[in-house]
Amino acid sequence: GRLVIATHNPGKLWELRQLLEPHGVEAVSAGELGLEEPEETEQTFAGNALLKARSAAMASGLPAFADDSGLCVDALDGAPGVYSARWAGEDRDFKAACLRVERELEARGAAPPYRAHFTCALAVVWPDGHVEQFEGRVDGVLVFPPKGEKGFGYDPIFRPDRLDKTFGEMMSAEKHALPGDGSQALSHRARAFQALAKACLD
Ligand code: ITT
Repeated sequence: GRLVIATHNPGKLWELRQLLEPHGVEAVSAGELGLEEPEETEQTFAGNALLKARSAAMASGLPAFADDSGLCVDALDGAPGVYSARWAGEDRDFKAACLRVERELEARGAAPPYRAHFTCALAVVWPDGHVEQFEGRVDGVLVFPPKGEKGFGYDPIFRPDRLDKTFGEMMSAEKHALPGDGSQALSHRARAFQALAKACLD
């Protein structure tokens, strides 16, 4: 059936479409439908994902799918966390946001390895109000200076554990691969999606 992806972030939209494609789901984005972007007023990823999916489902009358995600840095007490997009400012300058992460680590006198994780909360809301929520996480370290031009957001400063390159140096297929043997995917988004696919798409 048809589904709205309640995001205005092109990087996420692209990745979510890649993940949905094999399941034969026809996905239209909130941007394409001209839906308004609700203000993210919740303090948790799950809360914001639900808020975005609810808003899109109500406005469109279609099942809606939202992703709220971000980078949590241990030495910054979990910041930027739910403020990950906001650290990039109005003009979505993630080079500046990555620099801010580095500056704040310096300001606190933190020493490498800088432990961090990405979290992704997915929410699906059906027009009848039924809700399903899933979460995925990937742990790793931050590297400065940023490396790689691929991906989006904080990808160039995040290196997942047990790999020798950042998300910014990886092809999207590598970041999102869903192993056929049922083992765990790599990225936070792919991991959350694995849980969703198991519950809703099979
Ligand atoms: P929507 O709310 O419209 O979906 P957004 O960019 O505002 O778009 P969030 O509020 O969830 O989305 O912000 C999450 C931010 O965290 C996002 O802007 C990215 O910069 C960062 N982020 C999330 N997943 C990421 C990933 O896989 N790689 C790099 N950065 C990521």
